[in-house]
Amino acid sequence: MLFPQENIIREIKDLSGIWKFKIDKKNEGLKMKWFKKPMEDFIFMPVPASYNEITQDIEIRDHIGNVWYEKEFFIPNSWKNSNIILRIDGAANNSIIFINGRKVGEHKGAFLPKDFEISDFVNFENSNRITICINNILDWTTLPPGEIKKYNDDGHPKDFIIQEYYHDFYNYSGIHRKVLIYKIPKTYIEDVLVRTDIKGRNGIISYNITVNGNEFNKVEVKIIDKDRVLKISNKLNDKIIIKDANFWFPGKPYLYDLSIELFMDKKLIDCYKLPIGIRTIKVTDKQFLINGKPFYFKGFGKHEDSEIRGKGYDEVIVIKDFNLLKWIGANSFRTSHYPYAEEILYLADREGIVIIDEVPAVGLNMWNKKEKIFTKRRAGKKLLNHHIQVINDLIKRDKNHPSVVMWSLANEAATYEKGAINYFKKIAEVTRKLDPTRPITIVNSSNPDECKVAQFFDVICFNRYYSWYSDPGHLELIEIQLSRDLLKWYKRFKKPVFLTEFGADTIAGFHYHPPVMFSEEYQIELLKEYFKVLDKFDFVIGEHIWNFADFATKQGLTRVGGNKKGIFTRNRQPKSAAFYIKERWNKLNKFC
Ligand code: BDP
Repeated sequence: MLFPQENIIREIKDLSGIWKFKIDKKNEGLKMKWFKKPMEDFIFMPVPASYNEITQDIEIRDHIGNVWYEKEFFIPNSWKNSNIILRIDGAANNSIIFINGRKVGEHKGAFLPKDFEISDFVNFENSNRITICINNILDWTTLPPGEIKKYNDDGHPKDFIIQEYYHDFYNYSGIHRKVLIYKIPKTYIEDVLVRTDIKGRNGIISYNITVNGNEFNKVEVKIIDKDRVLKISNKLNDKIIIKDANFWFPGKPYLYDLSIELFMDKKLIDCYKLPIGIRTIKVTDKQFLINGKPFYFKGFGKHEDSEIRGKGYDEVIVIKDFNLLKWIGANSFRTSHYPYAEEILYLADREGIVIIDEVPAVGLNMWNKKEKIFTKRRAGKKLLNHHIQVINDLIKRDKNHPSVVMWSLANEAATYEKGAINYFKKIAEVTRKLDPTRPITIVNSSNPDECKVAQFFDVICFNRYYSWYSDPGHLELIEIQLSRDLLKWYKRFKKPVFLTEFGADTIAGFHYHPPVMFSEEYQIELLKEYFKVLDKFDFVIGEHIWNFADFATKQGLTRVGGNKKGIFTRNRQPKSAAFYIKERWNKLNKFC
C-alpha cells in the first residue's frame, strides 16, 4: 500500500471541502437505503474534521450510532482505462462506503487508511455521488474498545444509553482525514519495502518492489541524491551500496529518493518516488542505538486534537506542532494512542523527529483488579484478531519511514492479569515476524513486580503519576518512589527503561506559590523532581512528558474542559513550564 502520490502518470482528486451531512437519529438509514438517493434535510459539514463540535446542536455532538456524509464529484474523461482508487484515510470509527447508490465496501477502525477500487462504480458522463455511513460505537471488537451501557432503573428513561470507554480522550467521530480519489495505470507499482544498513561509511539499501499486473517489460530503479542519480538497478529486488553515504539521524535527517519506473517497450507506464533514510536501530540492555550511537528520547506523548476540528487533520496545527517541538528542543514523540495521519510521518522524516508509532490498543484496563479484561467476553479472540489486523495495517503503511524507530503495541493494558500473557506473547510474535528490523514495546502502567509480559518486548516503557494520581500534592515523594520503580524495572528485566508519561494537570494562568496542584508552579516543580531521578540512571533512555498540549476528553469529575496536562494549551500557547523544559532540553547532553 503506497501513500497516494501525484506525478506525470498518477493523478489525485482531493475531496476535502464541504460535504452534506446528517445524523441518523433512529438508525434507520441503512435499512431504508438512504444511499440510493441524494441526501435530503442535510446540513453542511467540513471534511476533514470531527463533526461533534461544528454545530451548536448537542444532539449531534453526543449522537451514538450512524451519521451520513455525501458529496458529488466528477471523474475526468482522461481517467478512462485506468485503475481508479478511493482512499478513505481515516473515518471514525467504522464506515460503509457507497458510490452512486452501490456499496463499495466497509472499513473497520478510525486510524488507518483503506483503499477501494472504484473503476466500475464511477461514470465519466455525469457527476458521481459518494455516500459514507459512519458509526462511532466502541465495543469489545473495536480498538479502542468500549461498551454501550443501558440503564433500566427508575431514575433513567427506558431508552437511556451511554457509550462507555476506558481511555482518556474524547470519542470524536467523522471523516478525520482526507478522502482521495486517485488514478493509477492498469499495471502499477503496488508496494515497495525498503530496509537499510550501515557498514562503516557505506549505506546499504535493500528494496523489494511489488508490481500488480504484467504489462511491463522493464523496471528502472534509481537512488537519487538531490538531483544526482547515484545508482541504477533494473531489478525488482536488489541491494545497493552507497559509498560515503549521508545517514538519517535525529535532528540531521538526510533523505535520498528511491525512484521506481516501469516501462513497456520504452514507454513509461508507472512511476513512484519514495524518500528514504539510511539508518539502523539496535537495542542493548541499557541503550537505544540509532546508527550505533546511544539516543535519548526527549519529547511528549501527543494527541491528534485541536479546538473545533476535534481529531480532524489540519495542516495549520500539524506544522505549528512541529515548530513547537523544535522550539522546545524535543527530538521525538509517541503517536499516543493511535496511528497518526501519514502526512505527519513524512514531516517527521524530513524534520528529523523520531517517532514511536502506537496502535489504538488503549483502554484495555478496567483498573479494578477484580474485573478482568483478558477474558473471552472482553479482550478475547475477536479483539486479539482485530489487534493483529491493526498491527498488520500499521506496519504495511509505516514500514518505510526512517522516523519510525519502534512499534508500541498497547498503552496501559492490564498486564498484571494472567490472561495477558498469551495475548501479548502472540502480539509480540506477530509483530516481530512482520518487521524484524524495529524494536517493539508496550507502554505499561503496572508495577514492575506484577507485570507479566514485559519480557516479550525490547524496551520497558512505563507511565507514572506520582504526586498526582497517587499521593496528590506530595512532590517530596517523587524522588524516592520513582527511583525505586526505575531500579526494579531494570533489575527485573535488564532492558532499557523509558518513562513515557508523567505530568500534572495545569490551568494556564493559575498561579500559586508555594505550589499547589493545577498551578503553573506545581507543573514545573513536579517535572523537576522527575528529571532529578531520570538523570541519575544510565539505563534510562528517554523522557516523554504527558502531554504536548491540553486535549479533549469525555466529561468527568476529574476533567475541567478536558485533560490539562499539556505543556502547551489546546490552542498551542506555552505554559510557564515550556520555558523551563526548553532550557533543560537544549542543555541536556545525555547521549545526543
Ligand atoms: C495515562 C494514560 C493517558 C491519560 C493520562 C492522564 O495513558 O491516556 O490521558 O494517564 O490521566 O494513564 O492524564
